Amino acid sequence: MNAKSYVDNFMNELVTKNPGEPEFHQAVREVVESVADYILESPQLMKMKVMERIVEPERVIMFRVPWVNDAGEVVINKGYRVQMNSAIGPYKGGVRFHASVNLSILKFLAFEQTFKNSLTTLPMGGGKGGSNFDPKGKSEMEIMRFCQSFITELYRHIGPDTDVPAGDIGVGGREVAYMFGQYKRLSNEFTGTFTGKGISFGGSLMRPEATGYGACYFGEAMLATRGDSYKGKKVCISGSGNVAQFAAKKATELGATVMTMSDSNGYIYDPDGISPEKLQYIFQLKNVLRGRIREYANKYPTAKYVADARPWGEKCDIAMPCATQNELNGAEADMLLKNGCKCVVEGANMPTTPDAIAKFQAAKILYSPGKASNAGGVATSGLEMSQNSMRLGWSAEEVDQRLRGIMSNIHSACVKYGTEPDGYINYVKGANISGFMKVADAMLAQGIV
Ligand code: NDP
Ligand code: 2IT
Repeated sequence: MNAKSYVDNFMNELVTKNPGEPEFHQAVREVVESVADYILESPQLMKMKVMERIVEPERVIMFRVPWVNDAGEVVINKGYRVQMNSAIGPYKGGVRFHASVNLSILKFLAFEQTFKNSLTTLPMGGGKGGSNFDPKGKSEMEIMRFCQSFITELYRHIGPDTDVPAGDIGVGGREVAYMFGQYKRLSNEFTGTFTGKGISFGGSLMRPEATGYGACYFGEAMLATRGDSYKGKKVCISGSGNVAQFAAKKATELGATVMTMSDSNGYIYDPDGISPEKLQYIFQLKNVLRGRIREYANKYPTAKYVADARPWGEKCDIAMPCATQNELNGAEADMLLKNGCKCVVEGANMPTTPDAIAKFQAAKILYSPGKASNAGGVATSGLEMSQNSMRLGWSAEEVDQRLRGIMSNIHSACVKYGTEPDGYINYVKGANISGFMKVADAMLAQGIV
């Protein structure tokens, strides 16, 4: 069997078994394409059906989340936790609160998480959870009551050595704190069951910064392979949440100028660049006032706001998609390439569509998949788990040093397994093969489980 027919057969079966899950199919196809040759060369992997087992979640928990809104009405949301793979450690991954959340999206995220967590070299399996609850416009008390109801069911399925949730879209420090509080109350134990906690109750310094900073450290390593850096570059960032904010901060510190940020309603473009002072305003706007990015253009009138659009038509050297999945398509990839973009660093999970990835790779520009370049967030969650187990807290400098080391090692692994005969580094292949090998090895050793 050649690689193409292996992939075709595998995907046909997967789609038949998991109908109506397009995001999950997309994430699996990318990995299977990368590792097909490796699997075909290993009779053990074939015989023990390791890939067939990896795509089947070990457990999926789906539950009702009933709560009462400020108007006194009963509201019912869906709750999920996908416990994908525990071959190399307890399930680990974020919780997403967004109206679009469904099983396909959480299975794709949990699947990606399994390989990402393996890449960090820390002992963490893969998981992801969430709800179709939309936090936008909800009061503080509504958010708290929702988080409490979500955990009232989920608490029996998680634990410091079982499954350790964290943040993702719509879930930041505030929501993690409410979930942790309810978990602690129900379990009657103070443990490190969540990461992304507040510093006063076991959180790690640098966890809020880690995903965005880590993406920039990874981008620096990519650019260094071509004797280049962030210095003097124009950067287009999408999103204006946790990942986007700290990617913007670090890119600026590294000497780049950030031109754009966005949210689901549109983007802002600042011809003078988003200075540290302006970025401070965005932190305030998004994290405290919980406002919309369009307000930036009211405060700084030289900037433009473009409604219902994404920033990829603007000229830049480096693009950092940091909002959500499939937010950069083939037509937008063409625009970026035409405008001279040389490097795409994913902060979000699966933000680039497969046809856009193919275009970047055909043009031989630097392109890294999220599971490599956004792994700094979960890696620092792993460091938070270590600190909790030791009942110690490291300094920001110490955590940052470890984060830099982990991102550098992930980059080296991508180079090792992804360099093609002509010298082009295929980061997709490198990340997928390297992430897969460790999980597959552990699964083979542990038997048919
Ligand atoms: P936040 O909720 O803090 O921010 C999300 C941002 O993306 C907001 O600006 C939001 O805009 C925008 N966004 C969300 N959904 C959509 C959509 N459907 N279309 C357009 N814009 C959208 O989340 P994070 O910053 O934590 O997460 C961003 C990405 O990074 C996600 O893909 C997440 O999975 C990934 N990630 C996060 C990590 C973390 O540690 N937090 C770690 C690794 C990856 P709006 O306000 O309008 O919703
Ligand atoms: O996608 C991700 O890696 C995250 N949302 C972070 C997960 C975590 O456990 O810190």
